[in-house]
Amino acid sequence: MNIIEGKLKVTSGKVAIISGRFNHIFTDRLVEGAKDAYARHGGDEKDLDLILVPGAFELPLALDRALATGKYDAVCVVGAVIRGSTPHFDYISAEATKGIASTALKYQKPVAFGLLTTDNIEQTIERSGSKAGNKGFEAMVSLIEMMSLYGELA
Ligand code: INI
Repeated sequence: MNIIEGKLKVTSGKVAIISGRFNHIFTDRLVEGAKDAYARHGGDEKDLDLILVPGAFELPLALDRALATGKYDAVCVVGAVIRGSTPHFDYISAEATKGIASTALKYQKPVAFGLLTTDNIEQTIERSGSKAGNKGFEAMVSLIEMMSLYGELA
């Protein structure tokens, strides 16, 4: 049997991280994690751009715009939506998630999902660089694997 899978080594191409600024004390840590993963897997910082948007709701819009330019080969999307006492969380997280997934399929480019959707601050701390790791780092590792896989399937 032939197994086709991506390698954990950055392949050539331009990569963007798109991050929401909302809850920036956490999203800054996710961006740092994503940058760290990119560098540790052989990426060159000159091929990496950071695009900032106000919040998670704007992530799909910026993703669509960035991929429409044709400038990027892959995009790592990060953000943090934290549940409050109103249904706002559900609307924002659902729209962001659907929008990111449908935009990725529209452009047929690797897109990684590093959007935290958490119930409280504690869960957010855990996922942005402590007990449960750094979901920005993990998203970038997945992106690197998918970029390599796209090369294999070209
Ligand atoms: N944006 C987030 O990224 N995280 C949140 O937790 C959040 N909450 O809770 O409101 C949030 N709201 C802002 C939203 O994403 C848009 O930026 C805003 O509505 C303007 O369009």
